[in-house]
Amino acid sequence: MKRILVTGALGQIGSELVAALRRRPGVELVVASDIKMMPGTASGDGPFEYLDCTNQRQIEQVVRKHGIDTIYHLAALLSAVAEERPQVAWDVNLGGLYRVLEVARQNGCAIFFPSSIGAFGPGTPRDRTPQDTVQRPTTIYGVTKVAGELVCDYYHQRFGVDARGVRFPGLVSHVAVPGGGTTDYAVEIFYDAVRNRRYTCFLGPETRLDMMYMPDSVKAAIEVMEANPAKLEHRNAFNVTAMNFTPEELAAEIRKHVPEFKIEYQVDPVRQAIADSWPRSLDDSAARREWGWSPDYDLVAMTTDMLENLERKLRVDDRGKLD
Ligand code: NAD
Ligand code: AKB
Repeated sequence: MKRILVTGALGQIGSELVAALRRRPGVELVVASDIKMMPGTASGDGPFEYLDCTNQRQIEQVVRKHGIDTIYHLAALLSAVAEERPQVAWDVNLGGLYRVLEVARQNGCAIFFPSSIGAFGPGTPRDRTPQDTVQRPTTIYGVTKVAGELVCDYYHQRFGVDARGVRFPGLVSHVAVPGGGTTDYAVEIFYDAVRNRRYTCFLGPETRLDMMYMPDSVKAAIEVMEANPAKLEHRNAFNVTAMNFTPEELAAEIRKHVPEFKIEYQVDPVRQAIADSWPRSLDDSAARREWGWSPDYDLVAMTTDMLENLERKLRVDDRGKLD
């Protein structure tokens, strides 16, 4: 039976991954951890520890206290926030990963590390970006992701640490709001469509990026960790994707449900430059071949589900002032 620690558990992914792991057969314990404190309302869901991933002793104590054998290491600064504070991003994104890997090495833990489309740069082929290709990102976020992929491979080859991961595209979800990335527009647009029937987008209308709905992201994280290691040629940093759209195309899909919805553009040059340096689409055939990756949600299914869930959530939030 697995005993799992999740770092950065109160973020966009962790808010849904922890609950999914707690329901998973073969999982005995899931300890959520973060440098934010767990809201009182959620404290009954399972164990929570305050844990700063840049503090190796704290990680070690939590791993030993709970007999952890698997770490989902989600704590990080996302691309736009990282660009505002590159020194902190280096410490948290790479320093944190290194410390988690060291604790994993000393305590025999497996580790999941989420890389990103941000691990690619302007020199990478932008359409159907291959699994193995040029990686020369121009953001600090991307630099930490490429280095993170490499150090995970190193810890596997050198020390036998079972370090696995995927390269996520932009993630869309309705449980937690995104943490300061370049693809956040694809979540904000749904909130504003429900609340105001209009959205001002910080990326230009034709900015094409790969995206994924959170239930598929959670599925990818769990399935890559449960995959038969004998079938994995790559093990780490698998390209995964589910759909592909521009802000204009997403707005058109939302308009099928909210006909009066309007989108305007006020381009943020920093986030636009980041998006323009990333792939327009990924080739995820290695993940499909090696561990059977296959997403459940396309743009049509995701849009329907997001709007249904947000209509419900924002009605409750506006009444209960929980938002
Ligand atoms: P998020 O920003 O929503 O959450 C990150 C969490 O980490 C936050 O709750 C934050 O409090 C915590 N954190 C920050 N510094 C910490 C520290 N020093 N110690 C412990 N916790 C700390 O991020 P997310 O969207 O959930 O992303 C999780 C991981 O997945 C990150 O590595 C991110 O790069 C990667 N990823 C996310 C996306 C996406 O679209 N959300 C896409 C690709 C990759
Ligand atoms: C970001 O925009 O920073 C993230 C990512 C794609 O890694 N959503």
